[in-house]
Amino acid sequence: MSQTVVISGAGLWTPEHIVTNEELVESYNAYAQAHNARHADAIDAGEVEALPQSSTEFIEKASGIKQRYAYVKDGILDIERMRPRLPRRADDELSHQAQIALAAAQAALDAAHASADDIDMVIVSCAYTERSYPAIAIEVQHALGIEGSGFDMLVACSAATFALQRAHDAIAAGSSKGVLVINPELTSPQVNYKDRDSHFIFGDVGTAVVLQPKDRVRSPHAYEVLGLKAVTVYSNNIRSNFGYLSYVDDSDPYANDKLFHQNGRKVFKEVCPMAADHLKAQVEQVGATVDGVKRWWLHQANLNMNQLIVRRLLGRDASNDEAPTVLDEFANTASAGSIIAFCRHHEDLVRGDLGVICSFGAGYSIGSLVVRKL
Ligand code: CO8
Repeated sequence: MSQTVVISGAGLWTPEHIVTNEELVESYNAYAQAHNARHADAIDAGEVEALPQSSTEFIEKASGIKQRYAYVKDGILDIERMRPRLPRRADDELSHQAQIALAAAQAALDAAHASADDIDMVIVSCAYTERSYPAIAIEVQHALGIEGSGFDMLVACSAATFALQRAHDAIAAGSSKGVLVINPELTSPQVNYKDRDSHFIFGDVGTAVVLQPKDRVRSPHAYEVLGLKAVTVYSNNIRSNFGYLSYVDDSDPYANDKLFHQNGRKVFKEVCPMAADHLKAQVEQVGATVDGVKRWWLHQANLNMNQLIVRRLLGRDASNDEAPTVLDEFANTASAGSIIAFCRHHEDLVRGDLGVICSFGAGYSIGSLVVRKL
């Protein structure tokens, strides 16, 4: 028999370090000037391209981002390094991502008024995991003392919503009594801080969500999952070639193509209509209308993108109350964005209110859940 599945808690872990647009632009511009001075002759000869300057005005206008959090700030602004300096941890130490995941998971369990005994499946789902195996999820499962199973999933920006669907289906089918979905988004090691077009986009964060069958829920803020949908359409417009083949294909494992890169303008144009159409169909599939949705917890990649999607959906601009923004503070945190918005903006909803959690990004991938407050 199919169980009614409920989101019973969500948790957020925020790194202590902030990197402002001003700091990032000052560092990138100093790097670009040094690069151009170092290669002046080659630039004059047309053999090397001069690096252009970045600007805080552009970043805020084009994206809505004002700052981002960093798990480790040391090294990011150093123009001789331009990447965070993460201390290497021994195999018997807690890994970086497990540490982030545990903090977010504990916050979600607390919000759900749940403990390790209520969980028998852990899914760590994010844009990257720091190793192939053993799974970060199993490390977290072990640290929390959870009996059951754990596995990692990678679906870039849709990792959270796609994992929530896996969790939902396991509980609905009766094969799981409770699932922890965790998104330790450690994005800063994959950002090319030497690239003006993308150096400002990402931030680090950890989020987690607890799903349980309705009859086991003790949380004061619980949301019945009315419907969910996950869709992918292949595109190379957002890509990273980082992977295990670098060892054997004789390519430079640190080359730019091994870091995040995108054709942002194309992504913007192609993903906005896809996401709006997806959301409308998804809401209607559960028998509701877009006007009946009280809150849209949307993926946080770009403020203009979110405004466009909501305008296309509602035929008007949405207030921050209807579609809350968190990317001014957090930047794009890959799969965690919509979950941060949910964590920060759900407790004021009342019984019966409808909300939608939605992600969109690399793949392309779009995932959404329509939920109703119990
Ligand atoms: N400062 C000043 N000027 C700049 C800068 C800068 N920093 N960057 C670009 N410019 C210039 C450009 O060169 C261009 O100049 P010109 O007109 O002379 O050619 C001009 O400004 C305009 O550039 P764009 O057309 O690129 O500007 P947009 O208005 O399109 O804004 C954005 C760029 C912000 C990137 C925007 O296109 C966007 O946000 N698009 C959506 C992208 C998106 O959502 N991507 C999803 C990525 S995340 C994801 O899927 C998950 C991946 C996994 C996580 C990765 C972790 C690292």
